[in-house]
Amino acid sequence: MYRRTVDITRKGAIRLVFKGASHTADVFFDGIPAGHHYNAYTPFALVIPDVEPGTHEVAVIVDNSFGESSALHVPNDYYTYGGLIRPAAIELLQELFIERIAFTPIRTAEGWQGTIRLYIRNIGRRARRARLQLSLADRDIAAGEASVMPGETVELSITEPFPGITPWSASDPTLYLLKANLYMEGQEAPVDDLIERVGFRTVSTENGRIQVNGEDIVLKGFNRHEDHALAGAAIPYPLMVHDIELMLDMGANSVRTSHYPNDERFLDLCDERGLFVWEENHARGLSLEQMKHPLFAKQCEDCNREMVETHYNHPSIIIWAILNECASDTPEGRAIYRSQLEQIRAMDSSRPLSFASHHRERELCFDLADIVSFNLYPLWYGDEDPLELVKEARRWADEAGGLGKPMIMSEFGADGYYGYRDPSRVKGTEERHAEIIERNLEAYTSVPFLSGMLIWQFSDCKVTEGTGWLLTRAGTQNSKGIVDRYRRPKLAYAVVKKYFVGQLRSEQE
Ligand code: ADA
Repeated sequence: MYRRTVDITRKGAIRLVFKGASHTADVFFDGIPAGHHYNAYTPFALVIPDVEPGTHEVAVIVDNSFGESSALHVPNDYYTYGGLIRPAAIELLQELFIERIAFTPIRTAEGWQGTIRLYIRNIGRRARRARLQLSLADRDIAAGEASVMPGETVELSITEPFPGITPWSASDPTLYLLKANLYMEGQEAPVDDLIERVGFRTVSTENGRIQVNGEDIVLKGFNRHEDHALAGAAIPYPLMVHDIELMLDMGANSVRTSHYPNDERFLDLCDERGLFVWEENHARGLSLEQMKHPLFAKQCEDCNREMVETHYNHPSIIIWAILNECASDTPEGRAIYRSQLEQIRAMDSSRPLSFASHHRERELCFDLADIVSFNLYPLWYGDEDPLELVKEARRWADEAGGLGKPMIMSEFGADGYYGYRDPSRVKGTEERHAEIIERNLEAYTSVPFLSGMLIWQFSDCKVTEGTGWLLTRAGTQNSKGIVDRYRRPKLAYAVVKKYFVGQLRSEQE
């Protein structure tokens, strides 16, 4: 239980914002239940009306135990750390406030435009008239007025041209502040404001490739868990910066937030440094039986909504994905994949959708996604040659609904125990690890039909102590990191750098 006292100086509503409570939170205000939230990896907010001036107590009970009410946090190949793993905030509110802003850049033959959707909520007892004033890229924009009934949230939307802006790209990640002021009738000063940071860029999937601002890209990067030997999942900002520095040093241009939505500060850094992000909902390797858990649909739906709504404005996010390695090879699983992809598409049609599959030729859902993605571990879990396998994977995709769609190798890798070096090069040595990574990268950088290769994984991560297959995780960790849990580089580091930086150079030439 976390407790904190807060001094409120005037009567009114407050909003408590939690960016990540792992995994189930019960919030109390002055001892009275104020809200409940499930899932470590998505933010949530609670409004507490009519708070009297004075000293109050905010308390949160955070529970990371597995049990019947948890369909997504289960014993797994990563660790569900307990506690508040991301920041929390408190805001003083008036009757009307800006709940969120969603900015969608549009590229037309005449130049850049942006659609700005504003969500205004009335937490008072009377109908109120709201007026919105915006500024973005040196333009002041009157965004309109609306009446908002008590308890209601109203959406205002405008589309405006933004001539002369500099688009966001990997090589020049230009960002703009979108400032909104909310005015209420009868008051001179704004009753609320919100500043979002946005970028102008588009993502498309044409001719079997992925484009950013109309130009083909190839993702070269890592899968990354939010895990650090010193901090668990509560990674402090300087260590996030360090992770990004290491990825960029190796020549990566992308990161996959396996297997859940990430801390927004990490996404901010990706925006700033021009790293492309594949962000996915929270699920790893759930069987059909696990997907039939009575709470699975609701917990996924909440996670999808919170992920898309809270991370919508990050230009670095270019792919939304769902349900890593779940039962997409069954008809019942397919129905679930379909409905979750539809849910996300309805909230955001500006980004392509994918999911990472390990079902090979048995996959049933490639037709539902915009990008086909394979998790395959040649030379680790099997003896296949990576070049032959990637070509075969392209054939499986083409025959199973993925014809003409871009393809990503979303995972490949091998164990390498930090410091275990041995001329025998047996599995688990850093030498063998480096060799397997090299043979995979050699294959994937040589084929013309891949739009991405994401190494499993950036750093080693702790896993749930368990039985069964989890016992294959020596030291209770997944040791396929290119760096270990302290970010010390293994031999494979130089191999990755050779391929990723090498490819960057040849592209520039
Ligand atoms: C899977 C899974 C990862 C990790 C990996 C491995 O493909 O998506 O979370 O478990 O395999 O190390 O085997």
